[in-house]
Amino acid sequence: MAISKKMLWGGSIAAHQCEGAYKTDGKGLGIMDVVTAGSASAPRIFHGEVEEGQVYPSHYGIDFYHRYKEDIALFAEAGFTALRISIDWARIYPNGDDAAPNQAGIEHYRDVIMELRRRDIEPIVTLFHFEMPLNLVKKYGSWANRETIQLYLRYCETMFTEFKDIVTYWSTFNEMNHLDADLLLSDFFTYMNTGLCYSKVENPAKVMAECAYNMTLASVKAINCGHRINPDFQIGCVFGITPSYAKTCNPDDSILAYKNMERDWYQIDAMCKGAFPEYKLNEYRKRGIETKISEEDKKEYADSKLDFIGVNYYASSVSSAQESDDDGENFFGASNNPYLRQSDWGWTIDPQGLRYLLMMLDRRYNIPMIITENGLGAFDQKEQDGSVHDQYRIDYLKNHLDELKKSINEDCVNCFGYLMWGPIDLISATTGEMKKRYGFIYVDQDDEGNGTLERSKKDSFYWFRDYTKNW
Ligand code: BGP
Repeated sequence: MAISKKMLWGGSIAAHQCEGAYKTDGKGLGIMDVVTAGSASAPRIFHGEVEEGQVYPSHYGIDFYHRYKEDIALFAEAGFTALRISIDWARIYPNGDDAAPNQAGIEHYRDVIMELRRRDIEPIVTLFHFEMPLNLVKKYGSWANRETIQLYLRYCETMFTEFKDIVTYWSTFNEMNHLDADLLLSDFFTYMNTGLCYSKVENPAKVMAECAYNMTLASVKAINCGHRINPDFQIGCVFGITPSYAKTCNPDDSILAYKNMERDWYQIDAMCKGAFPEYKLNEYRKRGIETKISEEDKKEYADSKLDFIGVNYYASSVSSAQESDDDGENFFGASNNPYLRQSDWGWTIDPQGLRYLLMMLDRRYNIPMIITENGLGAFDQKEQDGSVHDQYRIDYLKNHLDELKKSINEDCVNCFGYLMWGPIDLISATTGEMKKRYGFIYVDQDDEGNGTLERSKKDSFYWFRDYTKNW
């Protein structure tokens, strides 16, 4: 089956942020099940295990595990033709290395997928969205160990085989590009992908480079494995990219901006260009990190065919080679852009940045793309009658979609869909808060997990339905 010719419209959610039911039906503990709630000013804390008296938002999510039918009905009403979900690896292989998969976990996801199909919503399935069995970190040392690649492949093979006839679109990973030898934004960025904190491992640059390399190889092998099981599968990988502008016309700023972006390309290069890029291997070598690539692995890279790039876009950033910068730093550790506003959580709002990024990706890779995440985390006020007047969210989405339209119509970019992040309010990944809301659908729950969980439609719900109908 070829990539959809009709634009897909919908949203993206992730298991650990919405399902809850963290022990139900045989699920094992995942790395996000031991991360506490935090806030914009108080970082989330990673415990190696579940500690008494702490709040762990993944344990309750928004109870999507039990309410998925009601929620999918609302997505259909909002005009969705696609929904990106993730499968929690620890529901399928609770310890990651179990002898056989957990049948109850498989059946749960089959039910969710069939419910989407019944509503004419195309399922787009992410196989790893920061959901990894905790046992793989403790027993194997996570992605730094190549055995983890084999265990991931076995999990992927189980999913590809089980859902061969009901899923077409897959993504091997979500945002593994946040992992790199020198990308020290915060421990959280390395933890989400590996269960390991940058500041707490010995020789972090080496460990993170190995993890990033092994995940890249795992993705390539999973793409090849999936295509063998069903050649009609469309298998992509999702990257979270923050394009960077040079602060001034000082060439130092341009070189820094290029370097800051390059770390987002190398894994895509490895999946589309037939080999793991030599420039990255050289960078590793300069750090004293030797990467062993067997003949068999070389063949995997040579055979790899990434069917699409999933683009998560929230913000742009600015690169400044100057040591001190009067404009201050934003959430991503880069300088602020004085021409642009920021969200309440300090994320720069830049609709044109989406067009800039899509053009770069299209010219560099020339393969189909889909916007897999985009949206505004904001405080919402629910009125007495249940309504939420979220004009700020409508403005954000409309401005981005207007730029997307220009990308497609004027820049001839090949983009086959738009999935906004968090169509229903869910737990924030970076802060663990509930009050950082993205949804078209309001969920009655606070940061401690108290509330009725009742769902109600915001103004943006109706706006999205009408806007996409008239696109
Ligand atoms: C992306 C993640 C999502 C999601 C989103 C918004 O990077 O893939 O899981 O959470 O960011 O971030 P947050 O929830 O922290 O606002």
